[in-house]
Amino acid sequence: MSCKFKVDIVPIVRIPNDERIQRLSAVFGEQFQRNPSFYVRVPGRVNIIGEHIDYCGYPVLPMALEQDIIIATGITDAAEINIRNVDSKYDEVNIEMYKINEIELEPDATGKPFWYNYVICGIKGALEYLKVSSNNILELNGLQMLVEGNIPPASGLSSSSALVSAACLSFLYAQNATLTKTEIASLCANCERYIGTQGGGMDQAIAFLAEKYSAQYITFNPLSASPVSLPEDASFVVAHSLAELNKAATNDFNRRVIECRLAAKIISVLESVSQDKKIITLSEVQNILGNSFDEMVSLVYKYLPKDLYTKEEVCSILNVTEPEMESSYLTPNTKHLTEFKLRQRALHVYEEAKRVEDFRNICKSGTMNGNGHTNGFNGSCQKNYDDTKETINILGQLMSDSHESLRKLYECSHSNLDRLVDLSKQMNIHSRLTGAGWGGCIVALCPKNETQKYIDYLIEHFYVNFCNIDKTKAKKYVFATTPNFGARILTDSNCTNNEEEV
Ligand code: ADP
Ligand code: NG1
Repeated sequence: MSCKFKVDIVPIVRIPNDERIQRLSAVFGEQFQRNPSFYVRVPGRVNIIGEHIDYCGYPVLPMALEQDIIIATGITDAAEINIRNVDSKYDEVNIEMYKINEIELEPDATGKPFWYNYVICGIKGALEYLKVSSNNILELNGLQMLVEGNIPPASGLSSSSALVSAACLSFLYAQNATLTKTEIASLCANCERYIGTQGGGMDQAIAFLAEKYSAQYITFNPLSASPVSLPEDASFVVAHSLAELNKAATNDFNRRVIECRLAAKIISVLESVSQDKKIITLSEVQNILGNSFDEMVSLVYKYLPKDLYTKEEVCSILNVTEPEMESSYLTPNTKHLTEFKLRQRALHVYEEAKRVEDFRNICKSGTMNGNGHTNGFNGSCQKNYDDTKETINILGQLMSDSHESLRKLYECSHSNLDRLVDLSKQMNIHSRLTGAGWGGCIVALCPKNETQKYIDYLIEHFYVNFCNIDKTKAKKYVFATTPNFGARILTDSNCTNNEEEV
């Protein structure tokens, strides 16, 4: 395999000699009677603030986790992909290469995607990027892939995107293709939509653009990431609600996506911004009008006064027929819906997008009004304890407001998540659900010196007292985390482009 060096490509580093890789290599040997040619590692993420706004075009503020998906890959001459998982609960599958483009990603009997569909999504995306026709598909290298992951699945920490992204990256690297981080992040955001959900690209963006020690302010159109320094005296704690929801198994997620689309379209039509049937996002409407967030909130109240809109009402406002509405704005799993909540969803989006800007500005200045702390949290100026505590509190309040909005306006919380948030409040800690919701995790902003006390409190009051879980077992559901780096290719060939230790 030849090496290509390009600015901003996914780092290629030496394989670390750690226990996890040794175990993975041993299982790979048992499965395929050889050593892997290389590994890829893609992290999960926790979104600090900016929920359900990426698909409306608004910036978000996530950071990568230590938890990740690793795929050990062997390159072969056979025109076949062999997909395995170290966890035996996940079935193995072999697919001939020429079938991949045509494969229909059917779900299982419960409506949940088969786990390997996420791997196939990634490979489908890679094939599209490589523009491989059926005639030359057999010239590609085959792959033996062994997946191992420790991101809690279906929990809002982006296990699915890490899996899709790791599969896409493995396939492209095995074909000797080189992409920049932003190219592959966009590619993976598109190809994960084959699973059926219309995500906005936050997860794949942070998977590739993450940096150690700072969260990232991610913008879309164009995709970019800029580091955000978080308060040094604060820690982020992630706690699992013990409720899980696979996003693709229900239409809850896509329903929110299309409600935002309809809200944006109605505001744009009534404000005479657009009259065609093209999809427009809530952020595009704001940009065209040149309005502030507060002005957009006023327009939402003006044009979307009702609690509930029927399909007929939406069609009448947009001057389209029902079939036109379905084909232009709805997804296969939302076509049958007859009622939509538009004001509530649009209000959440505009107010949440404003919270992201406020959060970032506070992190930039180090305080709410910037007095004395012009260098942000990485700056050299001395901050006094009360100032930092106050700043953590102001940032935390934005997170609490985000949770309230997700609970009331977006209706994507879960009683266990609300319980965790309420218990946190009893400790004066602000928190919010993170990721898509309907279960999954909360993220809390906690003064560093109170972190252990807070974790112990959640273990006792939520996991032990409420969920009847053994204290030792409970410890794996709640952890403090710091920003980690993004995707890496691990190889012992001479192709490394980065000396950094993994
Ligand atoms: P998330 O919020 O974690 O991205 P999703 O509901 O989008 O959750 O996707 C979760 C699905 O991803 C799981 O049901 C499973 O099919 C797949 N998945 C995640 N991690 C793994 C893993 N380590 N091995 C196999 N499949 C995985
Ligand atoms: P998670 O929590 O990983 O399922 C989903 C979407 C994101 C974003 C968040 C909500 C995908 C792959 N991910 O993330 O794009 O919309 O929900 O903020 O669809």
